[in-house]
Amino acid sequence: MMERSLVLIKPDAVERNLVGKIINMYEENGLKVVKLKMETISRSFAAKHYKDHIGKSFYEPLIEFITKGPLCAMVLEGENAIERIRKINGSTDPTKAEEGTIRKLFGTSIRENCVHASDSMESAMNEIELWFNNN
Ligand code: FUP
Repeated sequence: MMERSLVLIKPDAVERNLVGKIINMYEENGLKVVKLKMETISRSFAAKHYKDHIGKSFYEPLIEFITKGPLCAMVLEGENAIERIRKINGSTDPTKAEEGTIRKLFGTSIRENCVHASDSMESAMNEIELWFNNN
């Protein structure tokens, strides 16, 4: 099925000049960039994006990290895009991610893991609405 997913290239990856390499990995896999922007997000916006993690032990440092500098937000489109992108990204923890994945190649910790991607059709819908249709 044709799907769209919300992808973030997080501040750690932007800081290290990895935007081009990461987008290239998606494009090489046949995914199409259909929306794209750069932004330094506020704490209140970050809280909306990470609402499912409120109250967890890693929440506060996660919000600090995701708001610390510019990130790149995009919508990628393709057949089965949601699952394909999560495969390309790799496991949340870079030390457990498969060889060749973005997080294995570039991630430095479970928090500073370079990328985010929607994990279901429902979260993709909600996240695309939040990031691209709210103003
Ligand atoms: P993922 O879907 O792979 O991005 O992972 P989660 O939704 O489980 O977690 C979202 C973000 O929370 C991760 F990208 C990084 C952060 N996190 C931590 O900092 N520590 C943890 O133990 C788990 C997640």
